[in-house]
Amino acid sequence: MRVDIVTLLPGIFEKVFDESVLGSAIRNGLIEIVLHNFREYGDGRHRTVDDTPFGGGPGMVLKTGPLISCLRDVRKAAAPAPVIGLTPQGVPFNQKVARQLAQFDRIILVCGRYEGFDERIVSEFDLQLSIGDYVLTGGEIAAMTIVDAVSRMIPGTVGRQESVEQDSFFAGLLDHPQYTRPATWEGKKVPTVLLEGNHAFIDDWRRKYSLLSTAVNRPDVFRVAEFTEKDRNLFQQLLKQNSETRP
Ligand code: 6GU
Repeated sequence: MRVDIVTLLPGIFEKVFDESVLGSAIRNGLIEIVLHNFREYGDGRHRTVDDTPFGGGPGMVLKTGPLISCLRDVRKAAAPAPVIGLTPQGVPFNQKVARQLAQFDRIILVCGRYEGFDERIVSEFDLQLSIGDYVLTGGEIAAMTIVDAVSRMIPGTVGRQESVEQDSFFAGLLDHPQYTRPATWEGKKVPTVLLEGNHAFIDDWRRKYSLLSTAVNRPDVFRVAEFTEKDRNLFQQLLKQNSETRP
């Protein structure tokens, strides 16, 4: 998969894309990242890419001319690809969107800065994505997030694809708690079932606390999850445990 990133800050991607799992996927040719600085298309001696908003108000707006000239050259540089604008106004990015984007041979990500894009740029996007309900100073960290999550969905990038298929959101539940040595730390003990080596009990314990964690932390995810008969029994046990220990 080829990912083109249109940005004013190409330098901040280097460390993220050179190291770890993403770095080896790039070196193995599974992913190709091409960075484009649209400052090079800016107006005049200062390569201006932004201007004050019509109608007044704070901040600066990205001008149509330079960014669109850059985008036209980027489009022409390789096979047709969806152009995705990164803005807080976008469609929420999630595991399902990551899986869908991983089906493309090429995507183009456009990072904004300042108060946003001139609306005539926005109408050139095929899709807008947001990574959450908060405002970032630019789209670059969102682009890194999206490239990381999408690349994990491409076979061969992470060790075993089965592990991806058992991911938290793929399977519909959050992960269970984990512990490592020491078994007692400052008086806090690891649940004994995890120390006793009965794997059927351990699997039940883990499933139970996956259910609990999802119900408590993400009721929105819990509501749409699919449960087995066993899950229902484990959850009943939890509720019973809780009512017995309540003062
Ligand atoms: Cl994609 N961009 C910016 N600037 N802020 C965001 C975002 C994107 N997603 C959430 N907040």
